[in-house]
Amino acid sequence: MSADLRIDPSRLLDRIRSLGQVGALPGGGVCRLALTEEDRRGRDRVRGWMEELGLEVGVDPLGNVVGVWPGTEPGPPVMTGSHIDTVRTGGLYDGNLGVLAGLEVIETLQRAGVRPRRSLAVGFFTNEEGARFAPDMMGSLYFVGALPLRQARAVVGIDGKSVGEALDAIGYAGASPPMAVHAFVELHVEQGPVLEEEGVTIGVVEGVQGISWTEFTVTGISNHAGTTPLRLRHDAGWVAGSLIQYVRTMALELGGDQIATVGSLRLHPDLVNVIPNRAVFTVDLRNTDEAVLQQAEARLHAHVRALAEQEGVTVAHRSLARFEPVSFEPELVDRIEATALRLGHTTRRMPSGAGHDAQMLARICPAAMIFVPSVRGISHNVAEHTDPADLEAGANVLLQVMCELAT
Ligand code: HGY
Ligand code: MN
Ligand code: MN
Repeated sequence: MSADLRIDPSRLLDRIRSLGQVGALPGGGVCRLALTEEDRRGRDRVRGWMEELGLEVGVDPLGNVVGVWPGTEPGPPVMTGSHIDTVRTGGLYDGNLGVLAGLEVIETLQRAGVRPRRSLAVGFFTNEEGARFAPDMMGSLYFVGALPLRQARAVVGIDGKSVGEALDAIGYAGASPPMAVHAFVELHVEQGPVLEEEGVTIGVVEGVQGISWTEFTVTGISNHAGTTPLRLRHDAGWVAGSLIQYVRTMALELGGDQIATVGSLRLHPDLVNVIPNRAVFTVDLRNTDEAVLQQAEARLHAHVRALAEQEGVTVAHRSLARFEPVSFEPELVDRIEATALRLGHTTRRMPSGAGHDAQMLARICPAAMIFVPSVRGISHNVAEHTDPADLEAGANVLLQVMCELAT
């Protein structure tokens, strides 16, 4: 019976568009940085939909929100979900699709009068993006018991507020106890170019690459831009620029899957005629191969030390996030692939370039992911788009996989 069930694509799209109105940017896209007022409004909207579906909604101490639809038998739920916080220039689908497709799966079953044996759960995790407060996947890391609450609440964000302050301010510090999960399947847009380039509809995600985020603070000596000879400069801005150049060169030399990004750079005093005495910037290194990722980190730090010596500056650094590559549960990966093929979709096995909550859930239960194509491979950009037919395909694969796991 449930093998023939299909989601209602217009209902899913309506929710995606409705949630996209919260924190909507003029000209398109969304900004709902974690634990901001916009995030609160988005949380309230999704929680309202959970309550309309009659789910048992719980909020845990770090603001993770989970709605549970009890099955005919007691026991840990088959869970899906993702995140609804976004980067500053977010799209409609990153994270949001996985949460709203979870609601759609449950509503489809409810309307068909199908009650699975196992409970179903759909959740959204706090601060998956890590853009305001590092690390990313903070909420799901706490959810699986790998991050102490006190440590998480003490994290200070890019605007000087702590997680605890921001969480309390939006009223989402709950009291739900930790929960067991039978299995976790996350639907997400690929956020990269592979599926579209190959004309494939369903990405069968085998794992997530390693992530290394570091913040560097270069301290030099501010001086007059017009009177200071080059030989006398201790130019924090020049050192930062040189390191930005270096990380790209290093990634190209390492080859393979190595990538490197400097996404944030702040100079002080940030004036046209003052040699900067401080530069603060972030380096995001990723690789599917942990050994090469460690090599990249070691080479970067060695280069920083040499450059600091040469330029007479000091460079401090602190890790913002560090997660080793994760492999998903092979049986679950196989099940996703078989289900997508049964539904008549093209598939392709692949790693995830982006971090996801599923990589944290994998620490406590079998976990895996379903990708659908991103148009022009674009994400973390207001132009992020996925064709409705692909959204529908992904949500139907999610429906069928969850039905199989829950019955
Ligand atoms: O950075 C990431 O990979 C994810 O978007 N948090
Ligand atoms: Mn995401
Ligand atoms: Mn993201």
